[in-house]
Amino acid sequence: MPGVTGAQTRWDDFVAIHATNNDPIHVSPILLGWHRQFNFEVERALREECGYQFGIPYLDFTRYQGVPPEQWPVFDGSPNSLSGNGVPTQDGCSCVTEGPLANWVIDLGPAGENGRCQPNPQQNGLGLNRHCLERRFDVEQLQFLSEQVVLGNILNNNDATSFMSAVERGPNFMHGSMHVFVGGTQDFTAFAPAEPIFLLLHAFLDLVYCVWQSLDPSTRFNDLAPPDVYNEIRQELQQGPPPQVNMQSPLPGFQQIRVIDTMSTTSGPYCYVYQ
Ligand SMILES: [Cu+2]
Repeated sequence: MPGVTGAQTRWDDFVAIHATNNDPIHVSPILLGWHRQFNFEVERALREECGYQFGIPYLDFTRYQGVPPEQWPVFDGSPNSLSGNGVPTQDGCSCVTEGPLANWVIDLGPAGENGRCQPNPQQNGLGLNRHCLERRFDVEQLQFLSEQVVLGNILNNNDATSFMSAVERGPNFMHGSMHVFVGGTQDFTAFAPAEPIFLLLHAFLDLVYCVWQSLDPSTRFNDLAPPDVYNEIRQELQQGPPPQVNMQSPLPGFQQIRVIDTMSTTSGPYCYVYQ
């Protein structure tokens, strides 16, 4: 990707498109639509360029309540898993050292002086910084991803303003809880797509969004939280004002796609449903 000196691979291009658009796509009305488009593009590349014949799976957090994550099929370290937890070391890293992703190398990130085990030579995280995949499971977060909480978010939020706010702010905010639960590479938003679990987390969020929309499609395919809803939480996070986007705005990083194109999984560029 032009301007991203550390990007080495096709995969890195996807990491870079997320990192370079970090501000407008998080704590923003377009969080859900943008990540829907992102997963779609990665899946298309996997299918068209790599011969992958499936969809991107979602990690159903509601299914494994009370079961230690190391026993979940996705994290049990077996050949069909995505490896498990990281192993803490004295230098403050928590690298994944076993299973299929044991040798996964991350080129980009992290951004800023955030106490990570291996800081990037560039403040913005876009320089080459080959380092391990880190995870640090925080099982406390799983209480915010229980069936009861997830169903509550679907059933108790009757417009986009309240649903999208519930996704991105506390106390039961699904988006943050998923990332903080996995921890490590997932803990730092801008470069979180550097490991594959990112896709499974966002597929789950997309599934939840899809179900919520399906309960009132004529309204919810056309409903977006107004940007100013995010003023307060952005101030708390010491971020600038939210992007002033509407349905006709181009999607950052995907200029040929408009926000309205991302509203339904069965129209615009998409044609998929969840099972
Ligand atoms: Cu993101």
